Amino acid sequence: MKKLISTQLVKYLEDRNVEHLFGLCGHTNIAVLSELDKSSIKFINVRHEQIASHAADGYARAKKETAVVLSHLGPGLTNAATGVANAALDSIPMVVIAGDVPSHYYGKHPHQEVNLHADGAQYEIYRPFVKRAWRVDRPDLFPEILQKAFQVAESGRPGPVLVSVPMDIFSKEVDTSLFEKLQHHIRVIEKPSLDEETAEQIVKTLAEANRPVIYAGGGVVLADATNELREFVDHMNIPVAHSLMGKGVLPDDHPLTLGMTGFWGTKFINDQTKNADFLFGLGTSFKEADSSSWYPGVTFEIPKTKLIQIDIDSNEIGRNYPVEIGAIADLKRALTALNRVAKRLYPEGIIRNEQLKEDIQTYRKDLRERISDNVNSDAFPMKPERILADVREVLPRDAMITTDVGWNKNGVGQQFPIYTPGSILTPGGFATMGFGSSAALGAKLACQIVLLSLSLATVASVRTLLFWLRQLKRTSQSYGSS
Ligand SMILES: Cc1ncc(C[n+]2csc(CCOP(=O)(O)OP(=O)(O)O)c2C)c(N)n1
Repeated sequence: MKKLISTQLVKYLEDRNVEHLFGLCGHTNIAVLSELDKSSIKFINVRHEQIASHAADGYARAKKETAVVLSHLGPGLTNAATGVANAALDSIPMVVIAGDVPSHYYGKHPHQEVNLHADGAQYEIYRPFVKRAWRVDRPDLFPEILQKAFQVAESGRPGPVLVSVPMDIFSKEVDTSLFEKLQHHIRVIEKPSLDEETAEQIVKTLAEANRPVIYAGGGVVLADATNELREFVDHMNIPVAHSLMGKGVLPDDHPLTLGMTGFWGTKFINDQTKNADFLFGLGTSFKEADSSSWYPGVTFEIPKTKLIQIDIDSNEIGRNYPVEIGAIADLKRALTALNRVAKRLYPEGIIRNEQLKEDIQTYRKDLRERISDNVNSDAFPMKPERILADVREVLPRDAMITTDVGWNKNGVGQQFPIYTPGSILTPGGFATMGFGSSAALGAKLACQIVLLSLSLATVASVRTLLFWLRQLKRTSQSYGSS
């Protein structure tokens, strides 16, 4: 039996439990939109495709699932590019499906085509930042390409992919068996763990080290490994510094959280990483800002400090600093293995760093005092420190925060406590202004779904109502006369 590609595409997405598509209409994707009209999948229509790709990015981060963007050709696809590149540099899984010029018009330079160097070449624009860009040249190839698109976006180090589809192909019929065949293929591929021997080597090295520091990046959050990290930290008693993307990897009020390093970090934190004898880098790229432009002796003093590094992407191991022990692994699995080994080798845990815990408390108090003039200032325009402090005070511990770019991002990294792992979404790699508000739209959609599906709506709303009533009362007391 034959059916339209557009019909079967929407069914495929439904079967993958895709609930939202982000995008904007155009004549090249109208066949898909027409099918979506009959589907439970909601099309989140925006006014500019950059909003679609940022919202999809926020959605993927908050929901921990691959987001799907549906774009028009040419200007639609180039408008979306900034958000897709932003997602790429932060390793966010995303499938971008774009309409393209009709394949029977190749060579004629049809309406809105990118064709200065080749016909139907819009997918080439995305090549530098997607994991893979396909142009679908035959209808029967589409099902397999679609499946590969999700697989590539989600496996290894996640990231966006592009499937560029000449509009006539959406309206071609192919045999349903081509899509049915895909149902037999797995949806999730097992990820690499850490072998026992390497895990032992790492645990022993860290147990015997004098000043070990864990340096956690966004990879730990992406791998959903924050609980495993916390278990490891508590058992081994090792302090944790983090990159901007690693913000919130361990709650900011945990006794061993140091904070963010780099030129937006603070001297206390940079001194801890600089003076470590062993640094354990987890899911981090040692980016320029986090590493103070790699100037020796500012944030890091490697190779005097020995580096142990685990990442899912082999490209990251030793990129900027030489590595003493390196391993390619999924962080959740690696930390599970490390916890198992640590509990076997040191069942009582490692007792140390009591003085450091006191120093961390003193540092936090000093920092609050240092910024207190601005936090308490009534100046207009408001001092950024006051905005951050007031917002933190009224938000619940698990509130989802998105930042844009500028001091707001760096200030949040430095002095806005995050208590729930994964609740801070920030554009780390591309540092794209425009991310914050659009990503918040996507995150809101993602979180609503989580609330409803857990049936916590009633409990949550009563708690939230009480919370806000208390806040309202406090706010009207303190600002009542101003
Ligand atoms: C798309 C884009 N354009 C330009 C920049 C460069 N840039 C970085 S921060 C900044 C200013 C941000 O100011 P504002 O939005 O007021 O934030 P604040 O620093 O006050 O928090 C600019 C222009 C950027 N990061 N992204």
